[in-house]
Formats: sequence, structure tokens, C-alpha cells
Amino acid sequence: MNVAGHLTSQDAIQLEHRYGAHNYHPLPVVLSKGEGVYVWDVEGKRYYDFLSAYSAVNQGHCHPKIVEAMVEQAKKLTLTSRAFYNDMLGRYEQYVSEYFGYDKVLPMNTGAEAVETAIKLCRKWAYEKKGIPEQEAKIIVCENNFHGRTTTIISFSNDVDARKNFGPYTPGFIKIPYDDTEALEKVLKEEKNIAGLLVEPIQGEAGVYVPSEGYLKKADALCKQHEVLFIADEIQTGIARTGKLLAVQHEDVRPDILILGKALSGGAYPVSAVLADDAIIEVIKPGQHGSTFGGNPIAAAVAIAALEVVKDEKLAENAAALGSFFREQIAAYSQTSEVVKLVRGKGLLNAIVVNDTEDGDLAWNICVALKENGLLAKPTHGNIIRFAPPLVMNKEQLQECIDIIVKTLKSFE
Ligand code: IF1
Repeated sequence: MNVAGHLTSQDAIQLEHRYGAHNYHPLPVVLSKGEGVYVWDVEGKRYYDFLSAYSAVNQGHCHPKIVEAMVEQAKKLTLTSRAFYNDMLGRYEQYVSEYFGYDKVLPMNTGAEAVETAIKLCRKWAYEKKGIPEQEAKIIVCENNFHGRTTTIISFSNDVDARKNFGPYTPGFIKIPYDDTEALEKVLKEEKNIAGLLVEPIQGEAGVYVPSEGYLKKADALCKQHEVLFIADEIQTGIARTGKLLAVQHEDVRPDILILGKALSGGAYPVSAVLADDAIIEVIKPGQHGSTFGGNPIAAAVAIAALEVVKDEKLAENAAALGSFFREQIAAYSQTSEVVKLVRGKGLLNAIVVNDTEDGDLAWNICVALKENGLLAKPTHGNIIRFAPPLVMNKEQLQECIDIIVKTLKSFE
């Protein structure tokens, strides 16, 4: 088969439909090229990307510096396994640990693996440092969380599609409402053997649900008070997306365990990480956790470059400024709109809620129309549309995007 030959959109969609498991329902657009804030379909039409691969492509598509780091490293050494040392991993470990201000990092590949790593780390810490009796450690999680798709992680999801018929489920998790410090305080007081709180600083999959101001700060203080680890899943919110390097920094919180993924590589390669200080991370000893690809030389080179881009190009500052502008403009439109109920978010992680039920098709139809008008976004939960462009956007481009969005919404009024 000629894998390099030209395919029409229809061909490509049919191939996926015939030979790929149907575990996604993509918008009908087939992309073959990306550069910065733009992607192109196989027919050559250009779009603004307002999903950024779920916030993995914060640095923009095919950032030349990241691609170059990847290609240069790929020519030298791709994988050694962790059975041997390589000359890139230590450099990266120092760079990423200092960058985020932790003693050490444990490198993995995907977000879900990093969440699993954090859970294992937290449990082991609980038994060996906090003195919780074996098998008894519990981790508090929040309703409507999204932390990935492994069997353990979906065990504490409350999304029916994500969970149903994948049991039996992993025990050891207590679910409480999100953005509710009273519920947290109650469970910390009443339950024994709590090891950690696993939380998203903003709930992405729940529809970019931003908690009340002070929630993270208070939750962190409660955790400290009860000797419980505060574990932040910044896989989606981290790496400048919300207008700060980390979303927890909006409230001056420093998690005990920090989980990163997605934009840690600028979307070029699967790179995830768990960061913590020695007193916690030292409980994991040789043979107790790992991965064939975790910490491979390409991942190390790519992640250093991706993090350098975030600093060099001041992406957090840009996300903060553009995000405020975006929400102001869309909020102004929503005042007189029958279609848009509200806009919410932080930095360039935003969403609109449209005037429809969760099983309605308005949001999907708006996204199809946005695509026709040259902008790609995806609905979540039926009536919410997420807007998360690459952070390398400039104000003129964003204005053009707002014009496209408003024009499209008007056609639904
Ligand atoms: C899919 C959502 C986004 C995440 C947080 C861990 C992971 C994710 C906070 C797991 C992944 C992705 C995965 C993607 C859909 C997507 C998503 F809508 F489902 F919630 F981004 F908003 N923690 N989120 O957001 O990371 O293992 O995927 O690398 O297709 O499942 P992963």
C-alpha cells in the first residue's frame, strides 16, 4: 500500500471507519498539515485549531525548535530502556525539576500513566511514611473528574460511557463534590486512612469548570492540616494554558505531587511526568515502577525544547492577555444571544455553554458550521464547546477567530 499517496477526506474517513475501532466520533475533517495556530485538511483548506489536541499543542503545531530537537535526537539515539543510562535523561530531569521547583521527576509517556504513577506514589508514601495500615489507603477524588482511561482511573470516574461494563473497579477512592471545601473537610475529619486528594485545578472534560476563587488554596491547606498529599493533575491545565505556568499558581498553591503531560512535549511526542520532593518520591525504589519508553532520549530532548519555548515566547503571559480579551468579546456577544448562555475559563482554556440540552445537537451543529467557516472546535457534554487555541496566537489572529465564532453563532440565532 502506498502510505504516502494522496487521500481525499472521504477516503481517509472510510479507512478509519473500516479498519479502526470506533472509539471516537471525530468531526468530519481530515488534517494533513499543521503550523503554529493553523492546520490544513487534505484538500488544502486552512483552519484555526481551537482544540490544540486537547491542550497538547500549546506551543503551536510543528514548532520548529521542538521538531528540530526531536529530529536531531532521533538521528542519534531513540531508546535505551531504563536498563542503561542515556546522556539525555539526566539533563532533562534536572531541567524539568528546576523548572517546576521540585527535587525529582519520574518520567512516563501518557497522561493516564502519569496519573497511575501519582496514585501508586501516594499510596506507597501513605504506607511507608504516614503509617496507614496496608491495603487501607484511600484517595479522595472529585465528581465529574477526568484523569484518563485506565481501569483504575475509570474506577473513580462518574461518566457512564467511560465506566460502564469495564468493571470490576479498583477500590480505594472516595468521591466528593468538586469545588466544595466543606465536603472535603467533612471527609477528612470523618474518614480514616486518607492518603491524598487528586484534583484538576480546572475540570476540563466537565466543560472547563473553573472552581470558586480560593478553592485550591483552601483544599491545599486542609490537606496539609490532615497530612494528606495534594495531588494536582495539571495534564490539561499546566504548561501556560491558563495564563500561568501552572493553574495552581493562580492561588499560590504548590502541590505535593504534580502531574504533567500533553504540552510537556508541545504535542510532538508522548511525554508525561510526575514531580515531587525527595521525602515523597524516595519511596519508589528500583523495580517498583517504570516503563519501557519513560524517560527515553527523544522524550527528554523534546520536553526540554518544549519547555524552553514556553519561557522564550512568554506563552503564559500571552495566554492570560488573549484569554481575557476572548472572554470579554464572547461575553459581550452572549448578552444579546439566544444561543450562547455563558462563556467561562481561564487564560486560553475556555468554553461556551449553548442553549440546549446535554443530548441535543446544537453544539455539534455549531462545530460543523465553525469548521465550514475555517475554525475547528469540539463539543463536550453535548451543550458545551471548548475553545483552546495554541498559545502562540497573536491578537490579530484571535480577533479574526472571534469574528468567525460570532458570525457562526449569529447564523444559529
Ligand atoms: C481522550 C477530555 C480533554 C486530562 C487530564 C489526564 C488525562 C487527560 C486532566 C489523560 C486527558 C484528554 C484525553 C482525550 C480527551 C481529553 C480530554 F475531554 F476527555 F477531558 F483534554 F479535555 N488528566 N484528556 O484531560 O491523559 O492518557 O490521554 O494522555 O481522547 O480521551 P492521556
